[in-house]
Amino acid sequence: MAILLSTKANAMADWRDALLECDPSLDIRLFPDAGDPAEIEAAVCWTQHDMAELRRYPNLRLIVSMGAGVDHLLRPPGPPPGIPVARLKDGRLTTGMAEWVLLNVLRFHRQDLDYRALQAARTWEELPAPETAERRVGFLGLGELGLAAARACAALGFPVQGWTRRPRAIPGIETFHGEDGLRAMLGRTDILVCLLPLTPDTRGLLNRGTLALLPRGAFLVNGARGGHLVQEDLLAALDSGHLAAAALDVFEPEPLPADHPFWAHPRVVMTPHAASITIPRSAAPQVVENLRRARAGEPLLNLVDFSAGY
Ligand code: NDP
Ligand code: OXD
Repeated sequence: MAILLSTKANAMADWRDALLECDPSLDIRLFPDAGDPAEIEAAVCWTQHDMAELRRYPNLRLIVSMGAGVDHLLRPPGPPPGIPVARLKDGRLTTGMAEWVLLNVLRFHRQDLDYRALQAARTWEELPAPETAERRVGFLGLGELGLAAARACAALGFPVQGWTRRPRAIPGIETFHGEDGLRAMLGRTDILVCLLPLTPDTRGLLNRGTLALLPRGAFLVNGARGGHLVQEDLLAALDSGHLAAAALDVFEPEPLPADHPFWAHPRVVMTPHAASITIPRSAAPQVVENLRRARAGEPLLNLVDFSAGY
């Protein structure tokens, strides 16, 4: 039986090698060269793979996302009925996101955009010193990635709060849930970090109404998915001065078209969906372990809850 790998052309060989390092006996097929469809028992996929295609494999028993997000696997038509889907939970992915969030929280907290503008104008000017204990950082999502990034911010002395789907109690982090909780948290957030999964409930959550609830001069950091943000609403909030700046790693569509106003906006800092990149060698052991479990009929790791959408 074989594993089907489907990802960007430049990542295929790394994934294959990483899986073979864990178990040299694996039979790995690189999409589209799947061979006999009846031999495919697991599919390890990234965003470009069409879920309708996976219906070709009658003996498929496991689908694995090559990242933390699974929106690409759940969007219509979704995975073949009855086949479990697992996501990655990987220390390197988690640390990478915490670093990217810290980079941007500190960039905004320490007025880096303003200092860069002053430098460009060859102006020697000291801005008022920021107070860490007064810069409130709010997280949308306190899951694997959000919680690690929130803890990293708390460790630096920022007051940290977070919004989740279910009520959560987390030492050192003020938590909120539900619509009222969202409103309450946004009203007292100076830097808003989005690390939600993209689901029908969270699509478009960063919109004119929610951005307006942030205090004037707040910052947005979106490392989750482009679909969380209504892009024109962010532009309006930046151009009116309601929001001070935004750091964006994710867009809809990706790549962002070259004529999009974000590229040249002086208050937008962009990265090309690179906040945290899966490292196959780090992630492969859990894929191989999940395959072993699937074969043995044992409970699988990091399963997606289809009803919650993540
Ligand atoms: P998790 O599934 O571990 O956590 C999701 C968090 O979001 C949980 O706290 C969950 O609440 C909360 N949540 C989900 N739905 C809602 C809702 N409707 N209302 C309020 N809270 C909600 O995800 P990860 O932390 O691992 O990853 C988050 C996302 O980050 C991924 O889905 C992916 O899209 C993105 N990502 C981006 C990367 C990049 O490079 N830009 C890299 C990796 C991931 P609860 O705790 O109650 O379950
Ligand atoms: C992920 C990503 O979901 O890289 O892991 O976006």
